[in-house]
Amino acid sequence: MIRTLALALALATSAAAQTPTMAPDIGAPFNAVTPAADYIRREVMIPMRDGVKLYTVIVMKKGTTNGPILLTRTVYNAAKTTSRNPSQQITEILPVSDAELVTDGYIRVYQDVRGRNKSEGDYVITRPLRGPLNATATDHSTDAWDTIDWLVKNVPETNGRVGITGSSYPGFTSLMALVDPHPALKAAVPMSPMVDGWMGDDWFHNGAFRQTMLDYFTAQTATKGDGDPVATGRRDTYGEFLSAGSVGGYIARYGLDQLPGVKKLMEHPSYDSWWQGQALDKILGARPLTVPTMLVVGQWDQEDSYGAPAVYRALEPKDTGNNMLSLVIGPWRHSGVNYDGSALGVLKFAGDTGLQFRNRVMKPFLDAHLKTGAPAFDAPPVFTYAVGADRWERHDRFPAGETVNLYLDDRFSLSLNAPAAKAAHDDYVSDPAHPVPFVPVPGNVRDRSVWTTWLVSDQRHASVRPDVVTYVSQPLKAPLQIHGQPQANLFASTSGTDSDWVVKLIDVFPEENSAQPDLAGLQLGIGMEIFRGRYVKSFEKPEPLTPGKAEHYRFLLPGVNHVIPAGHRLMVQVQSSWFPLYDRNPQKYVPNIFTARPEDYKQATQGVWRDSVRPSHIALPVIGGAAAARAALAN
Ligand code: PG9
Repeated sequence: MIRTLALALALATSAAAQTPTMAPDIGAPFNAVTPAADYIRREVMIPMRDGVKLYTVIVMKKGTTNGPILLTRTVYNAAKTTSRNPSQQITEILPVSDAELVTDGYIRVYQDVRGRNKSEGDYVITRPLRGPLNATATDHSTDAWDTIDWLVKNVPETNGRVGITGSSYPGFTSLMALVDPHPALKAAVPMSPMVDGWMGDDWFHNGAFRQTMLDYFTAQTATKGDGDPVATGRRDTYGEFLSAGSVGGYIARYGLDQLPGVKKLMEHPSYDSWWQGQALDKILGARPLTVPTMLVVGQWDQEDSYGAPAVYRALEPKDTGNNMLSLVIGPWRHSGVNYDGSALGVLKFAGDTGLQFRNRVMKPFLDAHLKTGAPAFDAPPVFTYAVGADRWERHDRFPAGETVNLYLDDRFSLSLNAPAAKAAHDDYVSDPAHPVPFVPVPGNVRDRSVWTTWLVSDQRHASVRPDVVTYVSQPLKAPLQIHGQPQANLFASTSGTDSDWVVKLIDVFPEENSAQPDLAGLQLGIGMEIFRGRYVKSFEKPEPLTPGKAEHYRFLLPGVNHVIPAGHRLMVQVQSSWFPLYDRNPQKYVPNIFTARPEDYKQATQGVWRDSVRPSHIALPVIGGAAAARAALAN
C-alpha cells in the first residue's frame, strides 16, 4: 500500500515538472557544471568611481592561496579569452601564454574595458587621459586604479600584489595603469603597446595613413561586441583600394565616415594637439618611474613597432640604477611573444623564442615583484634576440651599437665613405596609378598569414621595379651586428609638391642554399619605414614641397638586433608608395589627403641624392663601431 502511494506521488511530481514543448530553448540560466575542474572561474562586475561596472573574469587554480594577481584590461572579449576551449583544465581555458603562471599560483584576471563587450559605459578608442581631450572623470588610468583597488580588497586568495600585462591595445592599457599607479601595482609588462597612433603605431607612420587598418573601426566600433571587418568580401585588396580612386573614396564607398572613430582620424591628419596629447611616451616621460616595467616588442611587429622603444627612450633617463626598466625585442610579429616563436615566415629560430623569454625572463621578473618570498631577479636592462646568430643577448643599453654611416653611392652601391661627387642623384618615376605593393603578391592582404608575416616577406619583387631604386653592398667579409634603431637620412627631391619616401634596410641572403631553398637570394627587411614628405619641416603644420629641391628626411627604422653573416650583402631600397597598406600620396599638395580627389593624384619624378652636400645614408648602430663595419664592408 505504501509503495503504491509513493509511486503515484512520484508520477504526479514528474508530470507537474514536465517541460512545456514550446518552452524557449535559449534563455534559461545555464551554469556549466564542471565536476573535474582544476580551476575557479568567477565573473564579477567591478564598480568604477563613476558607478560604471566593468565585466571582469577572475581565474585561478583550485587551492590557490596567497597568490599574486596578473591583470589584463582588454577590448578583445574577456569572456572569450577565458574560455578558449570548453575544458575543465585551467591551461585549456586560458591563453597558452598563461599556462606557466597559473600552474604556479598566479590569479589571472581579464577585464573588458568600459563600453566593450560585457562592460558598461561608453567606448572611446584608446580613450585619452582626463584633461583637455577628456572632460569626464575617468580614463584607463583611473579604471585600472579602481579595478586593482577592488581586486586586492575582494579576492580572498590574493597576497595583495598586482601585475599588469597585455599586448597591443592591452599593452596600451598596461601603460595607462602606470600613470598615477595604484600602490598595489608592483610590476608591468606592456607588450607591443600602442603608444602614438600618428608617429608610428597603428594608424599612421610619420604621417602616412595605414588605410588597411580601417577594418579595425568596423570590427571595434560598429557594434559593442566583436564586429566584422569592412564588408568587402574576400577580394583583391590592391585592386579594391585602387579602384576607389582615393582614400576618401574608399571610406565613402563603404560608408565608414559614419563611424566617429574614422571621422576623428579624417579631422586630424596632422600631428596636432589631439595626437600630441595622447602620445603615451610623452605622458609617461613627464612622470616619475615608480613601477618596475618590462617593455616587449617584436623585431617585425607589423602594427606597433614604434611604441615600446619610444617609451623606453622616454623613461630610460629616470632609471638611474638601471634596474627599473627593461626593453625586450624578440624575433616576433605583432604580439608574437605570446605564441610559438620558433619561426616567422621562412625564418626559423633556435627553439620557441616566445616560451624562452616568458619562462626565463618574464616569469622570474614577475615572480620577484609579485610572489611572496620569491628570489630577487636581476632583470636584463635590454634583452634582445640576435637574429642571424640565433642567441639571446643581454645589454646594458639600447642601442648597444655605435653609429656608423652607410652611404648610398654611385652605380647603386653602398659604401662607408661619404660621396665626393658634386651633384649626383638617381631618379625614378612614381606613378600613383601603379603604386608599389607592400607584399610580393598583393592579393587578399587581409589573410592573417599574409598580414602577420609581411615584414619578413621577400623584397625581390620591389628591387626589380623601375620605380624602386636599389643600392647593394659587396658580400660581407665578416659578420656585422646591428643593435638599435637604424636612422634613414634621405636627401630626396620630387617634381611634385608632396611625396612619400619609403626606406628599407635589407639583408640579402647568398644566392645558393640547398638546405633551405626558400632562403636562397632572399631579400629580408631588417627595418623598413615610411615618411610623408609634407611633414619634413613640421609634423604639426605640413607644407608643400618645392619641386626639384632636395630635402633632408630623417627618420628611425624599427628597433633590431640583427647579425648579417659573412657572405650576405646589405641593401637599401627607396620608393614612393607602399600600397595598399599606406594610402597613396597624391604627389600634388592638397590641404588634407583624406579629401583628395582622384584627379589630384599625379605622376612625379623623384631624385635620390648622393653627393658631398646631400649624402643620403643610413646611420647604422653597429656593435664594435667603425672598426667592425670596416672589417665587414671595406673594399
Ligand atoms: N594593433 C591593434 C590596436 C591597438 C590599439 C589601437 C588600435 C589597434 C591591436 O592589436 O590591438
